[in-house]
Amino acid sequence: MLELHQFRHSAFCLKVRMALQSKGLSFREVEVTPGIGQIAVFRLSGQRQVPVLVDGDQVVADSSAICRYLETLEPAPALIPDEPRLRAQVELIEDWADTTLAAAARAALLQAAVDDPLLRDALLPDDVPSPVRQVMSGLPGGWLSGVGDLLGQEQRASMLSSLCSMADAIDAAGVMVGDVLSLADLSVAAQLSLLRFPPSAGSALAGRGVPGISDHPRLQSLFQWRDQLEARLIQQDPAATV
Ligand SMILES: N[C@@H](CCC(=O)N[C@@H](CS)C(=O)NCC(=O)O)C(=O)O
Repeated sequence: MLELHQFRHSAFCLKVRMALQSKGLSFREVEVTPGIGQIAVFRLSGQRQVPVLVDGDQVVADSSAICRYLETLEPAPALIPDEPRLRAQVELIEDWADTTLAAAARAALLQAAVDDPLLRDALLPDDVPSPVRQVMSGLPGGWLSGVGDLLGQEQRASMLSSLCSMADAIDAAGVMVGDVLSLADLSVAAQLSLLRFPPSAGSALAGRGVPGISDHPRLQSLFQWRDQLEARLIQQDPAATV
């Protein structure tokens, strides 16, 4: 069985879970403890970041590389179109979501977590013992540490403007590129989870997020689209129907 080594609340891990679900592939989730657990990730994959996919003796790190591996493992339904123009659009949106949007969303969430200890506590992995939890939730960062600067005004305005364009695109077509679901949709939907947590994040986090973004009127249809997409994929998940 495929194994996904992950942090539950990582957007890159969510992107891979959505890709696995959309292809109907069964997988086992292996929750990595930030810090100490990453030693095992390093031993396994030669680098310390999650997600890492293990398929027998194949070990693949990096959400984009994993999604391409899955595309070969289970070609249908295709998440990367064959047609060159659509393919280029999907790859550009995936790259934008994984870099520019990811950096801005993480910085925005870090800012929100610094301002809100309850949010910080809810972000810690479930197996963190409560005394450690109290200390960790008193510190800024946690698993978000190392993200760099908090969100600047310009970066926030630029993210907001891109997200409004995305919301308009989704309102018009239901998907980002062409007329079927692609890796562009999964990459954007996954990063949106840092701005407003999806139902799969659990009751402590679902619906919570970055003030001013998660409740922004122009973005409500985008977050609804993301929640519906996730609900559809979870229904298709073979593990979820057991
Ligand atoms: N480009 C990588 C980024 C993965 C990434 O940033 N992973 C974060 C979790 S969201 C991580 O493992 N952070 C821990 C660290 O950097 O030590 C991908 O697409 O998978």
